[in-house]
Amino acid sequence: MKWTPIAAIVVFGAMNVVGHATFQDLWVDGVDMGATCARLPLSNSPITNVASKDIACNAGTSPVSKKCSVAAGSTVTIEIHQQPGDRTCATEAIGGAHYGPVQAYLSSVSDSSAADGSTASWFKIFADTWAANPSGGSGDDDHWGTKDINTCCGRMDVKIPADLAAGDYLLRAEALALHTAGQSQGAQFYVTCFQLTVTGGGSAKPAGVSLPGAYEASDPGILVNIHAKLNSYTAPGPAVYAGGSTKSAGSPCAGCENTCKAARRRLRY
Ligand SMILES: [Cu+2]
Repeated sequence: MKWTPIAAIVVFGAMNVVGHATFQDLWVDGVDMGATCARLPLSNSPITNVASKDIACNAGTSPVSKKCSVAAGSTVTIEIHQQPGDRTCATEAIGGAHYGPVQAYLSSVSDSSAADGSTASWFKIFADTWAANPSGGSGDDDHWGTKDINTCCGRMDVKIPADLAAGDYLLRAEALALHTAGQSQGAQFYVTCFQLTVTGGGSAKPAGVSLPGAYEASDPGILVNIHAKLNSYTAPGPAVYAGGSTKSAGSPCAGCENTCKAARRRLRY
């Protein structure tokens, strides 16, 4: 079943629904920064209105004081879990058959501890989207970014382009759950913005898109029935910037092979 925000308020009060999730933590070149530079979402409820300003950095979030310093060309790891502070691999990072792509964007801002993101120009630096299951079946049986992030204990590596101009950036991590996306506004976006200062690098200032603006409720990557067989899938938003990175859905975890053993459950919410 699909939880509406109203139902979640009535039933749970604190609005932390099982299965739903928030990107909470960031690693920089393998060093755990925890949530220090994260604009933590107020709940793990998804954003479902792509025309809302909440699609940028989640609902009701505020800047925090700390920025994470990241050298251009290095790797950060975004980390998502269902509940605040629960970083174990014992539970799925995002649960309840919430299948879909995982993507990340950057936007150049004058001060990442102040910018609200509303005028930001977002360029995509990472995508792990979809691949057909060679054994066949429906979209539920296929490979997805969110399956990969579950397999990898909630963590996914994202390369910071080496040619970026130094300065402050907002990093926007996005997981998109498509299990109820056969109806308009059924797709569930789980997003968190992290505050970065990028050092070194070059002079590139990649062109971006606006959020809200770049996504339409009718986009084929947003309005889609994944319970049928899929012959292709195109994630929403622009192409990944040339200096960014991709992970092919279903490929092994990078860097956390010894710890990435999430529980496998197949429930729907
Ligand atoms: Cu859900």
